[in-house]
Amino acid sequence: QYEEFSSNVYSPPVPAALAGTAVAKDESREFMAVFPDIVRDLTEAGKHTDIPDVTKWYAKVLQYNVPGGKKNRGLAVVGAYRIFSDQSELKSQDLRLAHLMGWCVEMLQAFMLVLDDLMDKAELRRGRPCWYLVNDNGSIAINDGILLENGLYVILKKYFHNQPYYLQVLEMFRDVTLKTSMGQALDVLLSKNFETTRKLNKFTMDRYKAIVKYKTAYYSFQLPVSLAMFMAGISDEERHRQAKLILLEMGSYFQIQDDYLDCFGNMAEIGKSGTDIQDGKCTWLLVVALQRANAQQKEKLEECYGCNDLEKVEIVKNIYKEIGLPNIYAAFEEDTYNLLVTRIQQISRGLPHDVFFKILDKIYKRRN
Ligand code: DMA
Ligand code: MG
Ligand code: MG
Ligand code: MG
Repeated sequence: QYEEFSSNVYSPPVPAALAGTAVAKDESREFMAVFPDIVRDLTEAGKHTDIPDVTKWYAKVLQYNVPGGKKNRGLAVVGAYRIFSDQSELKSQDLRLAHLMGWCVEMLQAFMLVLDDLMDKAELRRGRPCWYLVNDNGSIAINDGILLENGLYVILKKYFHNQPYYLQVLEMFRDVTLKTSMGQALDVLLSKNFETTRKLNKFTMDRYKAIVKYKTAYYSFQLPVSLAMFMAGISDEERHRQAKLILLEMGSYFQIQDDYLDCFGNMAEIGKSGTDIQDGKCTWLLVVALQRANAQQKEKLEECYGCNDLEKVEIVKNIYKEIGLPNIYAAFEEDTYNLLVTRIQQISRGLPHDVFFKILDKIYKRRN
């Protein structure tokens, strides 16, 4: 379905070009090798020895929820740090710190996902039942989210408290966590509003852009790269501003992909089952559909969107197909890629473009 949009003026890289290479596999393996240390530091470091039941539980929470994903965000910290710092001077100690920092981002991600799945009434995550559904965990998952979040600050303190950038990193995590939860609030408020009014008029592109910037782009894209910059001693505002600008755009693109895959992706590849239509979410698909739908299609959407009813979900999906969303998405994906390439090439002031290209190529035409 993508062919008719492929342009003949440039040839895009093989989708997710770096994901399967030997180098990427090594990087992933090295990263994974540090995870047991994180679990040990949080559960066996001679702290809270009077409550062994809890530390055992904590280890379970960490193991189930932190390491099972693509680890894009954690690996982005390490990848960016490698590029930002002088390769010839890269000591194994520095690399270890980058790995630990990467796991802190992955713990933030795990915290967000555990609660997101509860709020979204999701069933699957990373090909397994969502944590709140495991052994009837239910609302204890809320507390587990708090355990996951606060663990990252324990790790930060243990390994980074003497670093000159410690305070900047702390503030960055706090700030980005707040922004993400604000994005989640906007996301949920909007679908709640639809639930009560059954009016689609609040699902606009402007609203959509705000949601995805807050709920996804800051923590998934700006955070990992900014952390790597702080670690590499880059702290001037101008370079952070330039990086943030392009990274937030990549983050929006990433969430648009997430929305597309929620509806049209392959469950075996994405490891989760779609919930956006049932949940009445403000997604890219819905917003674009509303821009193009005729009166009859709009009426149908108003009737069938946001219902936990598989027949109605199918009706919504069929309207999406009638409108041609898969082709519109394919064209959008290519245009966005080209635009981002141009924007990266325009970055000046001593920021290596490879950092951004590496991230972009990893997500371009992703299927999971
Ligand atoms: C993603 O929203 C945002 C956060 C903060 C997890 P989402 O509910 O679309 O994510 P997913 O599709 O992974 O459940
Ligand atoms: Mg979700
Ligand atoms: Mg959500
Ligand atoms: Mg989603």
